[in-house]
Amino acid sequence: MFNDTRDFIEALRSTGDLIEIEEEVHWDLELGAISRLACEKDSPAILFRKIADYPEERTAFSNPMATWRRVAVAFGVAPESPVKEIYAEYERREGKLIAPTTVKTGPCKETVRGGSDVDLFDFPAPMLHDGDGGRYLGTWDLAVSRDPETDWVNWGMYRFMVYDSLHLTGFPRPTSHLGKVFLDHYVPEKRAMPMALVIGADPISHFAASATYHIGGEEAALAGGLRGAALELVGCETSDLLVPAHSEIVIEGEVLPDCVGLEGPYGEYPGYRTGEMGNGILFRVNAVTHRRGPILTVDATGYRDDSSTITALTGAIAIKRRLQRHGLPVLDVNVPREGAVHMAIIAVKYGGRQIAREILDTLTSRRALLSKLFLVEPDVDVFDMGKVLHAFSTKCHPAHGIHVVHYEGRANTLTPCYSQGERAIQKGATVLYDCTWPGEWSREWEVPVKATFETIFPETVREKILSGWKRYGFKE
Ligand SMILES: Cc1cc2nc3c(=O)[nH]c(=O)nc-3n(C[C@H](O)[C@H](O)[C@H](O)COP(=O)(O)O)c2cc1C
Ligand SMILES: [Mn+2]
Repeated sequence: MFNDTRDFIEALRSTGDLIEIEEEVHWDLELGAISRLACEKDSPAILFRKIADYPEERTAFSNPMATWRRVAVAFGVAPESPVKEIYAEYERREGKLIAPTTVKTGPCKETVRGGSDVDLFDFPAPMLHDGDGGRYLGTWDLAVSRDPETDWVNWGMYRFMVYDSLHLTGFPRPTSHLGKVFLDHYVPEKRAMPMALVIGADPISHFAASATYHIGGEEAALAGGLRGAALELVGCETSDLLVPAHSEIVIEGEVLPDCVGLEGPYGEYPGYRTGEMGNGILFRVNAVTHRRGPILTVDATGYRDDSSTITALTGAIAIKRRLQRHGLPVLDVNVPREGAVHMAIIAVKYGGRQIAREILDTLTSRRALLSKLFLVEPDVDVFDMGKVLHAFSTKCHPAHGIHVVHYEGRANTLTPCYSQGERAIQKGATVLYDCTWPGEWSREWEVPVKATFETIFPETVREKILSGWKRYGFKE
């Protein structure tokens, strides 16, 4: 298991999942454009060796887990593992928690700068997309904060933009755990909230920070369990928060309770720039510590970015667990990459109108991140989008098979199809396409018989054909 970003980069190099660019690349749009195209082409991760305006020892590493191969490498399984197996691997490991240990010091303390020595422009934060509100230093990060009442420590991945040499401004959604703790416990008392923004810890720590995980749950223990070994944490210089000791960069400071900073717009994970500059939380930096030659990890946010794999994966398993808890007959869930965490395919043992409505209500009762659900029967592999499209096209009744629920105050405001007016009041809707046969149809004479090789031929015939397949001259 990896202890830091450097081990992970070496592993990617050895599996052929890394490109190193020696040529000088500009932080203003060039780094972003290369990293963006690499996402869209499923290219390897990138190590940028020379960034304009910065010395040789300031490098950047982009798109750490934006392909399933790289997620597999991070998990220590075969790079060519099918998506379904990576999902299953996460499901197997997710329940085991291993609490972190504390160490006295670590590589992240190789350079320590405080007070007037702090300058956020020391790092080659990229202007990632044309029209972004500024340079984003935190794109693949891990924000550490603590609930002052219960001492619960949360890790979350939220974007942070350079506001000036001493401040970052960010956009943790109000429903995120950091947003909630800040609004519930610090803002009312006008207290500044200590926070540490970690960039470039081991890959599984960042994976855990981005995971859909329950309130009160500690992502540090989740990461330990997923890695199969406790993380080593070290104390901050200016607060009592703990951070991964092997991190590349740690930015320590406080989120101010009575100030905001203009943030965004930004080329968002759905693959669009929506909205205008808005009020973000303002993070005042007190100290920065980093390794020698700190590597800045970057997520080229947008279509087929890191969220399209990891957020999709943990989101899918969270949907499955939720439906199971409600006693719904769920078998498998897939949140396909191309759907940008807006759609899910849900396979159920049996469907029908009642089950469809219950699933829709369950998945939209609290927070509604996804707006398109597809319900399929067990004969459809949720990871085979061809089969899903076939079921949708043939089994979903255009009038009776479509269920919609409308809500306000809990819609995902980054959903591109919502109007500005809807976003302002978090108004939205989720549609469920029921691609299952109605429960009341007779299986004997009403449900059409599926006429594929697997389903319409007797076993004896299928076996004979399969054993002769290569002999007939077919290759695969
Ligand atoms: C690359 C990346 C960037 C993200 N940026 C944000 C963000 O700016 N704001 C936000 O609320 N969630 C963002 N997320 C999603 C959160 O990381 C995710 O919802 C996570 O569960 C938050 O942790 P929490 O539940 O402890 O708040 C991002 C995810 C990824 C993979
Ligand atoms: Mn959390």
